This record gives sequence, structure tokens and C-alpha cells, in this order.
Amino acid sequence: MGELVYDVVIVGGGLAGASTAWFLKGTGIRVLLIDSKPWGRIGDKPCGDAISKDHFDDLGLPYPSGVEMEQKVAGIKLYSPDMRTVWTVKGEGFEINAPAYTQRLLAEARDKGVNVMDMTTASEPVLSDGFVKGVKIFDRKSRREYIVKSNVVIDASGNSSSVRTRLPKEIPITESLDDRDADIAYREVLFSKGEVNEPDFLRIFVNQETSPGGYWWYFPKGKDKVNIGLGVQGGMNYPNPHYFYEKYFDLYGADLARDKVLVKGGALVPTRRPLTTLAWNGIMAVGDSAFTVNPVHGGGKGSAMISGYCAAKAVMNAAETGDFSAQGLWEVNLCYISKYGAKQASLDLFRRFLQQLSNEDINYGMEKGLIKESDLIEVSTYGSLKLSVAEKASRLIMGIGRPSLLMKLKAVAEYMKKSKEHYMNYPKDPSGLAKWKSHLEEIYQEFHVLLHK
Ligand code: FDA
Ligand code: GRG
Ligand code: GRG
Repeated sequence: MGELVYDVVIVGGGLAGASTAWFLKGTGIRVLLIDSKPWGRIGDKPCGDAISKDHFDDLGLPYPSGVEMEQKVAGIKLYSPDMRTVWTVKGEGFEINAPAYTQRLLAEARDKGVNVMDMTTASEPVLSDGFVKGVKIFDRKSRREYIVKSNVVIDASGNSSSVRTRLPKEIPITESLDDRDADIAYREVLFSKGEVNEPDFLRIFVNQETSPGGYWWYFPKGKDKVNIGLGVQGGMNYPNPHYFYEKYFDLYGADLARDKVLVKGGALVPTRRPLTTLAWNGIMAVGDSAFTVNPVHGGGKGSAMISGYCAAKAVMNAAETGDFSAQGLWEVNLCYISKYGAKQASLDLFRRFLQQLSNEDINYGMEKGLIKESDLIEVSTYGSLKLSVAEKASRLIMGIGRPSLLMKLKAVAEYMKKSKEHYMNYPKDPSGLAKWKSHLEEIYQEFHVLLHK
């Protein structure tokens, strides 16, 4: 077995790993990034491929351009189950060619010294004295196995979480995903029969019958191509999303040609709060492996890039102090929580509320403005839900409201706030983690009881 030595090994070259490498390029830190796929397929995974422009602006990442950009997005149209209420949420974004954009970030990192090995798979981390000291890899091109010694291994392996889950269970970064905290999603890319109507608007169709615990989407990729698919909540014994795709396709995709399928496939979307800690001794996790996806809409590309930014920052600090322990890498948690993680945790609660609503509840809530477009924008931007309680109370008095739905909405707003406040008290170092986590679980448990009363 060969031996390689680097400061950092990134396992996985999806948007999480590629952005981590991009932020570490040119720093003098010796970085190796490996991916199981051949170069031309890196970044190619089942996805809706929509990302808001804000993420690029906030992080200083280049906008997708040329073939990397398939459609500029002006906003989202959100349809109620009966399709009678349509909310338009304006916001600039991009419908990207994910392999092209991801490979561009990787190429820019490689040009500035990051070593990239494609067709190379990590098998297991090397652990010694409670520290991850490197990782075993197999290069399919040379058919050689290596041990890569490193100060930090970054698990950017997406849903497989293939490095961190192979560590002993008492290490907190091994946390696993409950089936109900994920959606199983399926999508195809198809040509349209004629020109796509309003190609600069993404369409989201909420409907608990055609996509229980998820939604259908219709995301135009230019004037004649559409990414169409749906998500279904896991762990609920629902049929798989492909079943719903076949059964309800005509409701959403009647204007698309099914004779030629350009791309198809499904995958898991984690829809929960982030990993309790993204770092431990000599190891970090980013992207889907760290559960960084937005729990309500399932978008995870932007937040994967945020986690890459935070991981790179923590590595740079640790390289200065020479401390690659959980303590030395802790900044990744503080950075990620303040930028996205705290909001994600509140939205995890909102998601649980949404998933147990009936179509009637959602039709009613959207039509009567129980939640308004502006509330939804506030929720999706800040992860907080403000309720004009007086307005709701008067509806109750007039007897036209649905008291149980209102009571639940109040609890949702309250617990989302509690969760946010708890995240503001995230421990400053690893010693406070267990206590903080157990209080967080109490908040979630109390909410669960209220929700199912
Ligand atoms: P990703 O899975 O992209 O990358 C992991 C990489 O690691 C892969 O390249 C893999 O080959 C490699 N790898 C794994 N194990 C390895 C090993 N042991 N050794 C070496 N390499 C290994 N998000 C969004 O923002 N907008 C959207 O429209 C959608 N739509 C959407 C639709 C569907 C159907 C799904 C399933 C998901 C979405 N998402 C989304 C979510 C989004 O796709 C997801 O959050 C990000 O792509 C995650 O990026 P990562 O880099 O974390 O993982
Ligand atoms: C029953 C009271 C009641 C309410 C129902 C239907 C519903 C409320 C919520 C739908 C959940 C859902 C799928 C929301 C998607 C939210 C959305 C449009 C997010 C986009 O927000 P950003 O900020 O988008 O990510 P941009 O790209 O504009 O930045
Ligand atoms: C409804 C619980 C639940 C899960 C959804 C259907 C599904 C599961 C996943 C599909 C994923 C998908 C099509 C995501 C696209 C969502 C979207 C509008 C992404 C845009 O996200 P950004 O980048 O996100 O605007 P920010 O971070 O800005 O909110």
C-alpha cells in the first residue's frame, strides 16, 4: 500500500467538496480532493439544479456563465393543492448545469495547487488516539491503494456520509439520519412540446396526495427543456416517488414530451437541522453529509457552498495554530450556524408542521391568508414566523377559522423562536456539546407532543 501526505483530504467533489477546495486554493495548504466518479461526471447527481443568486454574492463565488448557466430565474410560483391560490415569490437565481459549474470550481482549485484524483474512492478513515489521522483510498486508474496521512479529512461524500459514519459511534460527528427526516426525490429532464411558458419562473406544486410530505416541481432549463420531479417523505410507508411520477405526471407535465428522456434519476434529500457538530478531532463534514439542506424546500446546493466556505475558514485558522482537534476546528460550527444552520433548525420544526397538514388545511391556509406570501418570505429568509395574533384571534371569534390549525400555528411560531434562541447559545467549545444537544432534543420533543395532540 502506498502512502501520501497532505494537510487536508476532501472526500467528494460535489458542490460541497468543490467549494471547500475552491476556498482553500492558493493558501499554501496542501489539499487533495478525491471523487469516485470520472472527471466528466463529477457534479452530476439527481437535482432540480436551482440556486439563489444571493449565495454567490454572499460567498464571493463566481456566477455560473456560458454552458454552466441554463436559465436565469426571476422567482418561484407556489401553487396550492387545488391550484386556486398561486403565490409569487420574487428572487433572483440560476438554473445551473451542475456538472459544468462544479467542474469549473474544481478546475480553478486545481490550477492553484489543489490535487484532484478522480475515479478514486475512500474506504475508511484512519483513527489513532481518538484522532482521525487520514484515510484509506483506492485509485481505480492505477489500481493502487494508498493511505493518505492528513491533519484533517473532510467528508463531502453527500448522502453516503461514507467517512464520518465509519467512525466509532461515541464520536458525535457519526450522527445518523432518521428516515422520516428525509425525502426521496425523483426527477427527469425533458423537452417541452412547444415553448415553455414563463421560463424564468420555477413552479412548486404543494399537494399531499400527489407528493405526500414533499412537492412537485417544474423548473425550466431554457425555452425548451424542463427539470420535473417530486419528493415524498421517507419512513412513512408511502409508495416511492417514481410511482407518483407515473401516476400524476399529466397533472404537471402535460406540455412536456416523454418520448425522449434527457436525464433521469432519484436520490435522498435530508430535510433536518444540521449535524450537531460539523467537526471532531481531525475530521469535518460538509454538504449533504452534514445535513445542510433547507428542510422546507429541499434546496441544498447553496448551503453546501456555505458549509464549504466555513470549513475552509476553520482549516485556515487551525493551520495557523496547529490545533486540528475538535476545539481547533470548532469555528466551522459557529460560522455555519450563524450563516444558515440556526435557520435550518427552525425550519426543521416548520417542516414537521407542514408535513402533517391535509390538502384542505393548506388550501384553506393559503386562500384565507392564514400564512401570507410575506410570512413565507420571512420564514424562508430568517427562519422565523411572525404571527399577527390579534388577527388570528378575531378570525377565531368570528368562528370561521380552524381553531386546531391556529393553535398549532401558534405553537410552531413559538418553538421556532425557542430553537433559534437555543442555537444562539451554541457551545463555544466541544465540552458543552452533550448538554446543549440534550436540551435541543427536549425542545423538539415538546414540539412533537404539541403537534400530535
Ligand atoms: P453530492 O452528492 O453532490 O456529492 C458527493 C460526491 O462525493 C459525489 O460526487 C460522489 O461521487 C462522491 N463520493 C461519495 N462517496 C465517496 C467516496 N467514498 N470516495 C470518493 N468520493 C465519494 N438543491 C438545490 O439547491 N436546488 C435544487 O433544485 C435541488 N433539487 C434536488 C432534487 C433532487 C431530486 C435531489 C435528490 C436533491 C435536490 N437538491 C437541490 C439537493 C442538492 O442536490 C444537494 O443538497 C447537493 O447537491 C449536495 O451536494 P454535496 O456536494 O453535499 O453532495
Ligand atoms: C397551511 C398555513 C398553511 C400554510 C401552507 C404551502 C405552504 C404553507 C408552504 C409551502 C412550503 C414550500 C414548498 C415552500 C417553498 C418556499 C420557497 C418559495 C422558498 C424559496 O425561498 P428562497 O428564499 O428563494 O430560497 P429565492 O430563490 O427566491 O432566494
Ligand atoms: C417539502 C419537506 C419537504 C422536502 C422537499 C421535493 C423535495 C423535498 C426536494 C426537491 C428539491 C428541490 C427541487 C429543491 C429546489 C428548491 C429551491 C427553490 C431551491 C432554491 O434554493 P435557494 O438557493 O435556497 O434559493 P436558500 O438557501 O436561498 O433558501
